Amino acid sequence: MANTITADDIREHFSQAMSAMYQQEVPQYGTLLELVADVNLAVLENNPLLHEQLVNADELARLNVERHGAIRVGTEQELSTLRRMFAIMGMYPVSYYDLSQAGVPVHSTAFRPIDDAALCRNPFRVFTSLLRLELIESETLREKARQILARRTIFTPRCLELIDLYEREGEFTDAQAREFVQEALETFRWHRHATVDRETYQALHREHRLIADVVCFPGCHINHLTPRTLDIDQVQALMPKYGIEPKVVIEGPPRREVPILLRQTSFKALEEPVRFAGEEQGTHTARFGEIEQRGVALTRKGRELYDRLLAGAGTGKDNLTHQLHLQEVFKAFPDSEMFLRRQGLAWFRYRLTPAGEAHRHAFRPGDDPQPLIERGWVVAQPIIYEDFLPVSAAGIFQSNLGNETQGRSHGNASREAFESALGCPVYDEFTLYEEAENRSKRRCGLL
Ligand code: OOG
Ligand code: NI
Repeated sequence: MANTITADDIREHFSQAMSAMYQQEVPQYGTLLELVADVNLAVLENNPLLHEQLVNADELARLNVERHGAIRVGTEQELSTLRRMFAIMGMYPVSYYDLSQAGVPVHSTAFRPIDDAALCRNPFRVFTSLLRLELIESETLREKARQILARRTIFTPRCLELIDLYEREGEFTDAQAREFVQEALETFRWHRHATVDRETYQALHREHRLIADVVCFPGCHINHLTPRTLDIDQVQALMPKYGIEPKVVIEGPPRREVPILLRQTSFKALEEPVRFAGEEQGTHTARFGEIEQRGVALTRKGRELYDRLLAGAGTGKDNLTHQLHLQEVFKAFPDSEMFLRRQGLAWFRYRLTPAGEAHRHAFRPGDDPQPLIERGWVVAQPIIYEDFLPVSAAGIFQSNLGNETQGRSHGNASREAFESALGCPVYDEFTLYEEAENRSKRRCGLL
């Protein structure tokens, strides 16, 4: 059929539509986008080498379209329908995150593209959390929440029809894709009308603010949308000048020569007017802003080192103290591409240079790339981390929840329950990065 449209196209349209909607809903998000664009431009101007590296690694083109969002859902049915919806956009569940360790009664995955070309075109990701009702202590409240959730449908009827149609046909026409994007967007829109009365809202809110957020509204409103910056320290420092109040510390690893994994910071959730059933007025705090800086993806060995160093580091009282302390602690983490590669701590994508092409016949599967890199025949580019960090995510959740949850550790990881709700296993992030590295080695004749 001539007028079919790809999953990549649909994801691109959808992420643009989502960004436009969120800019209207939360004007501070528009301000944050401007700030991030200004900082990124300045970084690239001052750093021609980084500019060139990003161009060579096909990273520059996606920088300005790159963002992630986050949503929270209440039922298995909602989660599995989201899986079907995101599959149409070429987004698949990667990794299982247990946030209950940090006192947040959810477990999560991230829907994202998984192949090289799709990631390069538009890596839109949605961090998706499922409320764990079983962690509500009061049985009456748990039952009440369950009943409220059972009554709602967070998808429009037409959206559900279109998902069925796509699964039957295996594709959309242009017009169907456009309609699907509009219908899908409705699920993530903010609703000022709560579905419950004030008393119910408050009872759920007292149990946990997040429970009220998930249970009391007719949809699973997007709660933040996060652009990618090339210099998060600079954005954090400039936020107050733009009238935005950042959270106290930047989450994740410290600033380094070779950035690893993911660093994140956010601004506080807004207090927004809502109307409860019975027309009573009130407020609800859920939606906020966040920015991220992404670095190289780590191997299992690298990740173990990261987790160990971070666990021993604690959290400083202000960002400067925290960052200085982290820099001390992370001296134990090699900070050059060569060491990261040689010690098997991070993933790389190998490419032949023109001189390398000319000598390709001399390469054998299993050859050590290092001497070839030194000769200028092969280049190794860091593979960017596309996923999330549970400790950071918990820090982001908590910066918006006050201190009410601290020290309240619940439950055990329940990956099987999550996957059964989702309707499929989640992809393993390490396998995906390893495959990407191996594909690149094979293209060079090194595997
Ligand atoms: C999700 C918080 C986690 C991230 O970037 O780690 C997150 C939420 O608040 O729903 O978005
Ligand atoms: Ni986020």
